[in-house]
Formats: sequence, C-alpha cells, structure tokens
Amino acid sequence: PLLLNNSHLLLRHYSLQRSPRILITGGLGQLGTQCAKLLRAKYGRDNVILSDIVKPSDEIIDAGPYLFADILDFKGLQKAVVSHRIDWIIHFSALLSAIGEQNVSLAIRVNIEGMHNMVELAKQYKLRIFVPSTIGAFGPDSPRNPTPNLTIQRPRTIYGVSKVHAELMGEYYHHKFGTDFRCLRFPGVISADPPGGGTTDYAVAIFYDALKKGHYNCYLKPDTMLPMIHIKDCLRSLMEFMAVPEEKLKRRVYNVTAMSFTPEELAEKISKHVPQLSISYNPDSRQAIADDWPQVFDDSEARADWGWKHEYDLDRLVVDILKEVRGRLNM
Ligand code: AKB
Repeated sequence: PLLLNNSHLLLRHYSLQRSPRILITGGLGQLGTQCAKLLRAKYGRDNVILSDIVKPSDEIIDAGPYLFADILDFKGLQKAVVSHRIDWIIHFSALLSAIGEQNVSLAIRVNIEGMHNMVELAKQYKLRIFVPSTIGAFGPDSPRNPTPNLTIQRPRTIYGVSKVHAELMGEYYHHKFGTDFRCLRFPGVISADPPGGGTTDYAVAIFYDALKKGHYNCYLKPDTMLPMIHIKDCLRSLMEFMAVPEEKLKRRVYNVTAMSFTPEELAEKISKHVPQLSISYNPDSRQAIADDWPQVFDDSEARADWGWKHEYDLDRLVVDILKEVRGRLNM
C-alpha cells in the first residue's frame, strides 16, 4: 500500500507540475498566431496546438503544431482533445460585430452552437477554457462612461447577444459542473495583423492607409470614443489570467482595457509621425453599432483581483504599430 500511495502521489505531482497542453480554436484570426507564439515561449512549442478550418501558410506550419478543427463538429473536437491530451482550450472562433450583422444565421451557428460544443467539451474532459467576450456585450441600456464589470447587458448585435450568451453559459457550467471557465471582455484590439469584420477595425486600417496612401477614409464619426488595447497587452492579460489559481478568482468574467480614444485623436497622434496623413469621415452602418458600445471601460476589478495592468498607452501604441506596419510593408 505504501508503494501504491507513493506512486499515486508521484503521478499527482507530475500531472500538476507539467506544462498544460493547449488547443487554440480560430487560430488564424487576429489573435491566434501571436497568442500561440507567447504560449509556446512559456509552455513549450509542442504543447500549443493552433487550429482552424483554413489552410495554413508554411510559416504557420514551421512555427508549431497545427490541426484542422471545426468547432461545429463535436466528434472531431473530442478526437483532437483525446489524441493530443489537451488540458486547456482557448476558443477564439467567432464572427465579429459588423460581419455578424451581414450573416446572422452563420453567426448564430459559429458563435452560439460553436460555444455550446466547446463548453461541453470542457466539461466532459475537465479542461480549463478561455472564451473572449467584448465591449460589444453591452448595449444602449448599459452605462457607457464608465461601463462597470457588472451592469445591464442588452446588446443589439448578434455578436453581442452571442457573447452575453457565452458569458452566461460559461458561468452556468462553472456553477453547475465546476468547469474552469474563464472570460475576459476585450475592447478593440490593435495589431499589425488585420482583424476581420469588427467595428473597431478602423484603428488598424488607418495605420496601413496612412503609410500606403497618406489618406484614410473613416467609417466612424471623428468623435466616436471606444475603448482599445494593444495586442501585446491583450494577450498578456489572457496569459496572466489563465495562470491565476482558481481560488483567487472572484468572478469568471472580467472587463480589461488600456485606453479610450476617438478616430480624430488617433489620426492626430499618427500624423505626428506621418505628417502627410489626411482623414475623411463617411459613417456607415458600423456607426450605429459603435454608438451603443462603452466609451470608457471600467476594468478595476481585474486590476484589483489578479493584478491586471496595461503597458501601452496611446503614444506608445502608435509608435509600436507604425513600426510593425512599416516592417510588413517593407518601408
Ligand atoms: C469588434 O469590433 O467587433 C471587435 C470587438 C470590439 O469585439 N473588435
């Protein structure tokens, strides 16, 4: 019995000490590849598996393991979790706010049915699961300046509705089954990798157009204030949040942010480095979405509970993204 006990303890010790094996869904979107890079640096190259339904480039394959995984195919997901002995899931697959309004039924399938599959998978295999939520999970009835962690959420986009649903499903699975569900509500994320189909995308596109054409035609009004974050801060918040011991978390869903600015303010900062930049404004349907969203996001609970702290303010962000985008454009 002594031997048995010891080997049991050893096994337990081993399983708690080794690096988690992590599956990232929607891996070829705005956040996936950079997230995999950071996680691989921390947990080991082969412990982080990127997945998507898109054919990957050579660069993606050279960087580490990559899988075809369709979030609507539950059996396929079970197979991926079992054969790669996955411990954590980072579930990025989703249609964003603007594109969701163009294709509501697909958004329901991907954002809602896909989430059902992932949270059920997490329950069955006792996985830690991260699902991003968004400032888009708030709506016209929510306080906008500031928007606290816990307040009214009546979003008016299918994206927002699906994210409130994801937050509630995750909290429910945690409460009912003990699933280790974790969720951060992100603001607009600014990176050199282009996002696709969001309302905050202007804040990436403006860097490319400023450098390529010296002009940007903005689809939001000049004074539309939205919360934003540099991708490095965004992914660091995710990494830090995933590593917090469960007992330290006071809630499952936290607001995180770094700053708030308007298109006019961003253009002014960029023009300090790109003096020829001019900007015109032609608001489209995305204006109505932005008008319902938070202007200033209150992330004080994340700061208090697990030490969240951003590093990039607007000045630093502009310098860094301009440098990255210049590199991509070979300028
Ligand atoms: C979008 O604009 O849809 C996203 C978001 C803020 O969630 N970038």
